Amino acid sequence: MFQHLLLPLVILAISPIPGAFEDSVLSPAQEELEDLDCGHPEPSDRIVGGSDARPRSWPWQVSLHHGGGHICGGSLIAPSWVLSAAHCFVNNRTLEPAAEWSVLLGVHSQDGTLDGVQVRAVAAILVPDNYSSAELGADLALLRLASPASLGPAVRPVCLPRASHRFAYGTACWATGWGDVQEKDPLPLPWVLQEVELRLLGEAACQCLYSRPGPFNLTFQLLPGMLCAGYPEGRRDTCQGDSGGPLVCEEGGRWFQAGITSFGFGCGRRNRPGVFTAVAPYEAWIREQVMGSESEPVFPSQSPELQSGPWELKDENCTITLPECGKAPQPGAWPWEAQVMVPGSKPCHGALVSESWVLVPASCFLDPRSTDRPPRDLDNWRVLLPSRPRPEQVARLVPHKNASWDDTSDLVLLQLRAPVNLSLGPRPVCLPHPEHYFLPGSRCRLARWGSGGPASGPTALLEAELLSGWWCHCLYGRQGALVPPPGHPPHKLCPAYREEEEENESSWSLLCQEEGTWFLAGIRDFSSGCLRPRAFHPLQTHGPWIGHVTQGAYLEDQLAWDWGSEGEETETQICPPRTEHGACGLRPEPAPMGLLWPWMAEVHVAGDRVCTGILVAPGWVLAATHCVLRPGSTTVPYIEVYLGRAGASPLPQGQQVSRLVISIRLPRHLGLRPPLALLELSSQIEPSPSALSICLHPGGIPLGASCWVLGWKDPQDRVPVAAAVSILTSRLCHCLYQGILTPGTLCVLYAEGQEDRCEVASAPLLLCQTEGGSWVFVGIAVQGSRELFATTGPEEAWLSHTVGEAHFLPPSGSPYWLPEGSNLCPLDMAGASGSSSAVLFLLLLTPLIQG
Ligand code: 4AZ
Repeated sequence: MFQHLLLPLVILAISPIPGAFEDSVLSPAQEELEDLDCGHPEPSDRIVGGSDARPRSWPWQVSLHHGGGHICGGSLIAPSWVLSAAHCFVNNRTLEPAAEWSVLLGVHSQDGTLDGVQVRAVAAILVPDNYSSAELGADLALLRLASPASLGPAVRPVCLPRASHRFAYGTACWATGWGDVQEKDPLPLPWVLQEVELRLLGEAACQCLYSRPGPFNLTFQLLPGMLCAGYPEGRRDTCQGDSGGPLVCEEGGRWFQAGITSFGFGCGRRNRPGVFTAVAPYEAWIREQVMGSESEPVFPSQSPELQSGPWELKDENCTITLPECGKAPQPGAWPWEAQVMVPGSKPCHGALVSESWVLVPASCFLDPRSTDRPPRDLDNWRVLLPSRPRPEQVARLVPHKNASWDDTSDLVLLQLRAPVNLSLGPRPVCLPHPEHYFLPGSRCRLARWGSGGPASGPTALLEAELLSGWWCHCLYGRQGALVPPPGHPPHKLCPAYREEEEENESSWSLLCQEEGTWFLAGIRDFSSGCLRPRAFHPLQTHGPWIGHVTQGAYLEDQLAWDWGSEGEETETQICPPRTEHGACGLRPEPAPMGLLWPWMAEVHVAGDRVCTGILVAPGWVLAATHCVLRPGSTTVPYIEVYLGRAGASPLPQGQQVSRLVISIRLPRHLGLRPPLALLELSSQIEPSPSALSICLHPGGIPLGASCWVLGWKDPQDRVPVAAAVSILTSRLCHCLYQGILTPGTLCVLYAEGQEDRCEVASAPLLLCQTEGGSWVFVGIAVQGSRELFATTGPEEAWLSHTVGEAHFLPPSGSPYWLPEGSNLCPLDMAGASGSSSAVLFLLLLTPLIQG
């Protein structure tokens, strides 16, 4: 065991450190120095998850000031020498000038007059030549004070370990500092020095924890000269501002500095212990720097019996600590479900986020019209938690500072009078860190939130799947808005429900699952109004506030981080135009499960015919009249419409929706049978990446658009195929089909080799994509033709009158079907339809609307 451990340390003592001592041979001068006291706090009295230190309990702790404030910690190792971390002083590979720094010794609280505190200028900062960044090791620095500190009860040096010193894994040591008490949460006034007990972790165990990737696929290679201290379950740790400070361990009544606070991944996170620069391997480097100065640090020898273990087995398996939050016996049985009962008010639903704190919407208690109404008498408030025999009492109410006017911050935290035992029933839900990225397709559920809605409801049924960030952002976002990339908090979260949501005004919170653990991902966004799918405000932006107030909420790392190509894809995406009623014509890329055409509907007529249709609004599909009505028939046949299907390939159920057609609407046509019919659906279809309305464009084809005929290769498998086409000018089209065209009919020319792509009987669709990226519906093939399309043009007024929610993009280009100046056709054109040589000839003569 011992051998295993010793090996890397020996290598490290010889190779990376310039001038390393091969062994510690005491010089006479050194023996004398042993008499200089080190590592002894005054015998009288004596960070993340830490507590206030007592004055004089860590007399070697110093505060390093730059620009008038505390930046880093350090330790006094001799009257004129302070040990700290290199990364405190190196910026962009350059060492900051020593003159800009000052060292404060004997500080307890950094607030107020600093009575009795010694302040020293820094004469020199020394950093190992091989230092480049904290993650690459050698993160230590020596500061030579311009004048020596005067030693006393509040200012004393710590002992330094020799290279041969072994700190046994599992030893309880102490880290101290004035750093943040949680990530991005500074130590509050009066800035009293914090202490925290940390256990030394074995090298293999630490490496194993850091080898597990986190968000952004982060892993980290522990290097020689580093050591880890903390707990697999996190919660106690060093944090920003503690850097450079000491990690000290007591041995035989003296305190030795085992490590220098260097870095870590976040602070207090599970499986992410703090990383320290090990001091012992740098004995030689330290001695070399201080050699010849009038005061030198003390390296007392370690008593031999302490040099033997317990040592970690090199091949020890590390156990990843699982989250302590977000575990539900089954979906819908939420052990964090809290109900706040306030006399005279409806019960308010919220979530337990730690053993003492419940998160609930502020709107349950605060009047939105008054900005700073004090909380009512809390004595009569009660909180019901699952499996608790009695209701809990409430000690404190902390509203979010924007709770009264910003509904994205409609939150209050309620502190319980007594913490609940989390091993006996109630459990907290996990909360996301700000950089959390809920993957598209994440499995989510809704949970009751606030005071609306039924007292007991079908929460377990409301299963939802998270839509891609791009899609959600663009459905609600402005044209040209940049989609937040992964790692940046999204503006909204959109779930697509598996069962369709009931129409009620209840408010919900959104819970999403990662590796079996539930996160409170969002709270209901009422501002989205009638837009669908319902959007949720992401809770991740509130993580720091909740963490700050509760000092113990279960902020949890991302557990699923296989972002695939979706993450990259979102980075550069910009939103296409959005209409009054939400987005239209958006095609998520990459398409979910091969669903390239979310507007394309399968129209099943009376069980025998199947043809294409197109969703023009959540409750309306446009189809060819010849498909839905038999000549001479006056009755409405039984028609079913399916969306979210990609041919015969089975898709997850949640992607498919079907509706019955309850009426067929036809525009008035004088004596003629109109080519297009509107099918009214039995209920609206909630937008999702697999079922979304197409855009319409006044005047037909938008300027600069590229156009496609979309149909099925054959009627059996119904796999959609698209063929690129050009649109012939109206004049040319009329000349080719003289006398047989009804108004609004348009001709296409297939790109070479694409002519036979679509099955004619299915009534293929003509779609164009605008330069802005939106897809626009232009027409449906007239019966029996692949080249002629009946457009919406002449029926625009009827369409927008019948379907108020149809999305017309702003006009661009000139209307296609307006008569053109000349009715003259080139000679012999009549009857030339289908003749490709004639068409090509005309192509040369007539400008095309580009396809
Ligand atoms: C820092 O930024 C820092 N949890 C220091 C220590 C740790 C993380 C960050 C360890 O200085």
